[in-house]
Amino acid sequence: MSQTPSRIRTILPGSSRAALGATVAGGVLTGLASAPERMSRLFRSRFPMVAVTGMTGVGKSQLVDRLTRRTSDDGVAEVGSAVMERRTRRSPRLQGFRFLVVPGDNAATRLGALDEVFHDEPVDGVIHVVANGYATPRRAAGTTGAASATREEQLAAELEDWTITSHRIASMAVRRDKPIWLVVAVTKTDLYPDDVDAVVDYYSPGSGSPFAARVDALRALAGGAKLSIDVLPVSSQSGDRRSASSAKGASAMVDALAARLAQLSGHV
Ligand SMILES: Nc1nc2c(ncn2[C@@H]2O[C@H](COP(=O)(O)OP(=O)(O)O)[C@@H](O)[C@H]2O)c(=O)[nH]1
Ligand SMILES: [Mg+2]
Repeated sequence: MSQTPSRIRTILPGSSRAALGATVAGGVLTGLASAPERMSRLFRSRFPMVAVTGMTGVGKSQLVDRLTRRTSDDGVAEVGSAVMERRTRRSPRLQGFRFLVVPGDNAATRLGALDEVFHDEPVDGVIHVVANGYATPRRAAGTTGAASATREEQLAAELEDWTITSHRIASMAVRRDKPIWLVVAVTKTDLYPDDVDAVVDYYSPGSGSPFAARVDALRALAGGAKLSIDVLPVSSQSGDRRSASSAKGASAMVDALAARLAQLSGHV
């Protein structure tokens, strides 16, 4: 796990970092001119907005909990993620983020949420969460008994979800001048520790997998100069079932993801 950062795949458009950095610097000057009590609110509203997408049960809420260190005060966690969850990562100075977790399962609310983050109030970046077919199946409302789905079915569902989401990202990108970034967060790596490299490859541009084909199509549509794409392994599971060193590995991966988000947003 110690060589985690070397697994990070980055395809940089070159100019995006500088452009986003300039936006954040503008925020500092505006903020300093305001009354102190308004400053933190203003700073927060200028935190980069990040959409968190991915199918239900893939681990979006838990990953954002880790990224925000569970200090959120303005988000309401909804079981089954039927509504958009809003969380804020607060950090010194301007280095925070606002995360909008798009519901993965309810068709009507999901479409509205996708409109909101990719059209009405377009985000600065996207974390698309995938889990190598290990999304936790959820029962349909009103049914009883354990839900079940094979890994193959879950991988197919991830692909279908990514097809929809990648189209939305592409149409946002072509409408805007501003560069945007995408991080594919490959989570639940604690469930397949020996396959992480191969799995990251599966989700990476140019690898020839069905998922990668859609990533390549997105890059072609959006234009390489406008969209940077990273693929990062991560795990939100720091708990009981695993050893202390694995918990440390999970934290290191979440930290690496947070560090990359900060870079992409011009925080560093
Ligand atoms: N093993 C493992 N389980 C995870 C991980 N992240 C989330 N989960 C579990 O997967 C399930 C779905 O997670 P959740 O965050 O609610 O998914 P969401 O529907 O995408 O918001 C929950 O039972 C989590 O405990 C992870 O990194 N590893
Ligand atoms: Mg959720």
